[in-house]
Amino acid sequence: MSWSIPFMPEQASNFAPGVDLLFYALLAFSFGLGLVLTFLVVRYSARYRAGSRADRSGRRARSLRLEIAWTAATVAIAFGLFAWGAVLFVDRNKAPADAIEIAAIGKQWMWKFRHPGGQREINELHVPVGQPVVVSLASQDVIHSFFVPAFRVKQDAVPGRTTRVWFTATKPGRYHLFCAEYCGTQHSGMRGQVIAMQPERYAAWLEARSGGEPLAAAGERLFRSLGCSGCHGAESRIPAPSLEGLYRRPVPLASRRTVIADEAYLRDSILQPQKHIVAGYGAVMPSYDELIDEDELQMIVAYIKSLAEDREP
Ligand code: HEC
Ligand SMILES: [Cu+2]
Repeated sequence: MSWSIPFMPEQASNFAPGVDLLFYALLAFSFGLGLVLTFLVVRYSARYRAGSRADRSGRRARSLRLEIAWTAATVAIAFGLFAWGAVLFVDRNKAPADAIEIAAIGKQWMWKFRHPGGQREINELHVPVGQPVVVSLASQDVIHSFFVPAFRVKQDAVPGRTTRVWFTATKPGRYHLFCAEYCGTQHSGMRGQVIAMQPERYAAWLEARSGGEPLAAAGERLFRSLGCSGCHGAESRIPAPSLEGLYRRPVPLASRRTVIADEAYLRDSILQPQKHIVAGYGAVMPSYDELIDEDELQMIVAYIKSLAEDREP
């Protein structure tokens, strides 16, 4: 585009064309409707202006067919738009299983990223083109929002929760990254760049930055130093469930419910162990809420996930 005003950001992810098409369709629809209404307003103001000789007897003219037709048509349009949006929304929430997992933390006022190999970045995120990437988001303080306009993705990072967003970059380049949720004085300065690179260049970039401890390895170290292994380890005296293969497996609870051990479950198990008690075990696990920060939690969760890696599809 050679316009000087950038009306729309570039389309640089798998989602961009679909989201734009829906956006333009909604815009065209609203514009069309606006035209019809404007036309009617002008026409009736002219026809019924003071002193005109239009018929004002108030005769009732009803047409059942017309009423049914326009009601059905508007319902169909509204549900059509809903279904269209819903399909995009569901896609947006279903990350492919082979996606690269980036751990991200928002804090006043920066974005911190960590690649699976341990490479860390601040306010910059390098990703390969053509490969799905999941960013799992946490916040250390208040709500932030991870927003990459060129990818058409936006996702809140909420304290006390892990949220996820995924995309596949389709075009090499540097793209704006914003925080899209007002988060304090320097909110407007909380921005950065996503750098999409050809896969070979991304691999080289990772290689050059390697040497950092992989996330799961750092988690394993914490698992020992925080005493988790004292209970969950093989030679423990206290009966505690083994965490081997736990991730994504159904867990029967003492409350007789069964839950899937997803990221949110692991997180709750560590910060609020009383929330879900595993069937057959005592509620003896202490809460680690005050003892570890978001960074460390992500490492431990990565470690527990890695214990289930062989089972991954
Ligand atoms: C005092 C012993 C003890 C310590 C220390 C301990 N846990 Fe636990 N943990 C348990 C017991 C017992 C359960 C099962 C009862 C429950 O759900 O609370 C459990 C449950 C869990 C679960 C859910 C397991 C499942 O099968 O669903 C996870 C995950 C977990 N612990 C992680 C950790 C982590 C990580 C640490 C260290 C930061 C830790 N635990 C420290 C005793 C302990
Ligand atoms: Cu922010």
